[in-house]
Amino acid sequence: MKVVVLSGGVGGARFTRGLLAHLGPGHEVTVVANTGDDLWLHGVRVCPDLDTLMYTLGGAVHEGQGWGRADESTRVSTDLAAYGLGWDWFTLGDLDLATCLARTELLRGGLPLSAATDRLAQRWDLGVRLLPMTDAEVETHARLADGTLLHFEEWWVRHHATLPAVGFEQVGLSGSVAAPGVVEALVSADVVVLPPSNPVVSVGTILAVPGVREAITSTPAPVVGVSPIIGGAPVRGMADACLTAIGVPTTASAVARHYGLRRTGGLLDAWVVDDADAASVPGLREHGLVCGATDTLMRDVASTARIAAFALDLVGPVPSAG
Ligand code: FO1
Repeated sequence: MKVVVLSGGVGGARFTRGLLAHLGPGHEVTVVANTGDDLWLHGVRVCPDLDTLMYTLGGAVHEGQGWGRADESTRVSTDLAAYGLGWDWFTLGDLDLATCLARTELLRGGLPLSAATDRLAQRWDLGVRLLPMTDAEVETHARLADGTLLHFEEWWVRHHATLPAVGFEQVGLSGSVAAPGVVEALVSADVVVLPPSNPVVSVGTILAVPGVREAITSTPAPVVGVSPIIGGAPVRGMADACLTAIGVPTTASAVARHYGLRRTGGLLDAWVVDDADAASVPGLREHGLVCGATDTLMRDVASTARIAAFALDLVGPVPSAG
């Protein structure tokens, strides 16, 4: 079975890990990663969501944080701070720095981000094909109430999304195209999954890349999403601040309506909500959405595998292995 997942960082990476545990060998999983969080720091290219996916699926992630490397140290960033360089609110660990140095060396050698990502991924035996959403440098900025733009990472990490934002702007998006393999994977998929990533700045950013949304609305593959909102709140992170910024209520059904239903020009054929939001299922079904409720807390790989199985079951039997 060919599955394509559109993923941000922590939530999407954990979901994909469970999806792989559920599918077992013999399937083809492609992950299209958000690169809008990316930034230049100390002369290296930092790709938070690509690296969270690579570390999580490669078994090297700092499990407690959900991002960054296990057994990390911060000798370099501490010494850089002694030179007054870097930000006290954003720590690039030593092992993480190695990844970013490797990436930067490959980019400087002329490789596009997709090829550099392929090259880095070879070390980790990820079990998926990991694609950036585009090879272009696209960076998400939060548009604050006073009109200024702030890089997403500063808004998110330094200010914990507490500065009221009135929208998000992907700088560099207009000239971008989907990375090689993204559209092809989507149009030839057996299933497309929107995991419980941030629907605005992660999945939303991927969907904003020219050609991606069209590939999803035109693919014959069923599209199933998993709500990142449980009982009116995000499980982690600040997706509520992002939804509020674009005027979408922080509820499981509002996010489904935000993605839209395929039958009315949107993306979704099916939507998974948590048991806490089971009351919203009949209303969503009335709009023609296949909808189901289950325990969607990704406590560990086994529980996440069960959520992935539930989501795939909603869209019915699809071609078996291979
Ligand atoms: N998140 C934090 O909350 N604090 C940090 O200091 C931090 C550093 C960092 C360095 C590299 C990297 O790839 C990610 C890092 N993150 C940090 C996580 C990052 O903000 C998130 O993974 C995503 O950008 C949001 O999903």
